Amino acid sequence: MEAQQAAMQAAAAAQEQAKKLEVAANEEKRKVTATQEAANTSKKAAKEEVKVVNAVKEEAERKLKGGIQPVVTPTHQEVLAAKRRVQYREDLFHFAIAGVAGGGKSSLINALRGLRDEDIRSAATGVTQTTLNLARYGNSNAEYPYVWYDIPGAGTLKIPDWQYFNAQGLYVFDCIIVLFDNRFTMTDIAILTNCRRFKIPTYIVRSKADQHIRNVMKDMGYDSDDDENEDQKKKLYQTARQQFIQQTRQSVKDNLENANMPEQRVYIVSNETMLSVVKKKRPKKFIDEIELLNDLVEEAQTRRAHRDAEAAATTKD
Ligand SMILES: Nc1nc2c(ncn2[C@@H]2O[C@H](COP(=O)(O)OP(=O)(O)OP(=O)(O)O)[C@@H](O)[C@H]2O)c(=O)[nH]1
Ligand SMILES: [Mg+2]
Repeated sequence: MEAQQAAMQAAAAAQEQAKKLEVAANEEKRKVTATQEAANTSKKAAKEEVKVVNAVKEEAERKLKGGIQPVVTPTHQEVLAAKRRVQYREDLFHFAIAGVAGGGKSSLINALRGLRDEDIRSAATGVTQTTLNLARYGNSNAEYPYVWYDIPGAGTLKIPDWQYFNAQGLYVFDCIIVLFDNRFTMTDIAILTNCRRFKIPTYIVRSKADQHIRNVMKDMGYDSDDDENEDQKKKLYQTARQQFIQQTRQSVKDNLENANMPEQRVYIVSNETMLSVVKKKRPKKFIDEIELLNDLVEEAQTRRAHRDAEAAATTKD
């Protein structure tokens, strides 16, 4: 009997011990889970932190690459100095053409002034970088009180894109034409961004349309040595022209969108056609030359009317 009681007591004690062990084990398990959870939480937090750090880094890199300038506003003295440097005159309208070296800036200025590249007084053109310093060209036609500036190739300068604008004193111009030949680049975007800050009207222009269309035709298999019939050649030209125009408009649209810039049209031109239009001849093949010339003239006239109105108001006061 006693032995039986002792056995029962032992069993109860063993059960009690087992329970205790189970509780302890559960407690241990809970601790492990809690530790694991804590570890997961800090891992998540660490990951989150890395994400934030990376985003900040990316944003800084994007800004640097995008040529977004730290806000540096030129002083009144700097503006006056820049105006003196470009021989700014209140009675004239100052157009500047910016863009990469060899893009066709000098050729476009010549055409807009009604001159051929080979004419004396025309801006030097060529395949090497010919415009090392800012050059100023008066309009040969007295009907238009314009001055043209040829800005050296931005891509070849040894300074970051965003410094280009202030270093060149581009903020004094009345209107800036951003000219590109092959690619619409971040340098062009940087110039447009800065123009927006200074409220300078801008025109995006793609040059050498004739050459680009010829290249597209070649890509389509056209060989000028082949004796193809005229009709077929015309058809191919139309297709190439359409493709080139569509691709140019789309790529500018995409690039502006990627840079969070408002939509803006691109004028597609050839210098020979531009010259014909300026000389009031009717070119056979044209894309945006007529519209570009009209819009530039209107830009200058609107500004002139605005200035005259301001001057009249000042006189009255
Ligand atoms: N086919 C064709 N060639 C062009 C056109 N515009 C310019 N070119 C040629 O492209 C080359 C470069 O033109 P420039 O006007 O000197 O270019 P730029 O932008 O002034 O060059 P830099 O002064 O070096 O910055 C020259 O050989 C021009 O004849 C065009 O509309 N069509
Ligand atoms: Mg030039």
